Amino acid sequence: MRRRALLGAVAGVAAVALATGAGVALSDGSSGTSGQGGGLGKVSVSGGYIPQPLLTDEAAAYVTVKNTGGGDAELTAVSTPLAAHVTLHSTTGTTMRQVTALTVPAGGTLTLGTGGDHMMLENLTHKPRVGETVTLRLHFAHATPATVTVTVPVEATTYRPDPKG
Ligand SMILES: [Cu+2]
Repeated sequence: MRRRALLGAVAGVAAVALATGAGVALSDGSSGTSGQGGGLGKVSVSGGYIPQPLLTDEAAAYVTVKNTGGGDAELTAVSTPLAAHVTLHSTTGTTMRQVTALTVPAGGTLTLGTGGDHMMLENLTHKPRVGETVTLRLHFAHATPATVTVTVPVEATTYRPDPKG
């Protein structure tokens, strides 16, 4: 009994560390927790960046979210010290609309990028400059970890990531 309680406590600590640590380290898939079966997504975040905004009060932010789990995950909310609030936008053709969540399909990838789905950081606390780094805290539903924190660079306004990724 005592040993089981101790193991439970250790697992709890590990889960907290996972939730607050950078998700990037999980992308090789070697350090995942076991036993999270079934319909849960398992997410990792990489390749984030923020093109330097020309306006002072809002900026788009992009990341790539990989889901190696057995169920769809949903990106539901984002917070950052750089902005009062963050909205999620989906783009179809030339029309963008605000959505409550973006789906990361099981076994698939959600790639945010210019002209596509994106996060919009609104009411910026200051105008970010190239070379600066920004912390983004991504909240997921139906996924483990439920929260992933990444630090992303501010790039030139016209920056595009290498398509080979
Ligand atoms: Cu938008």
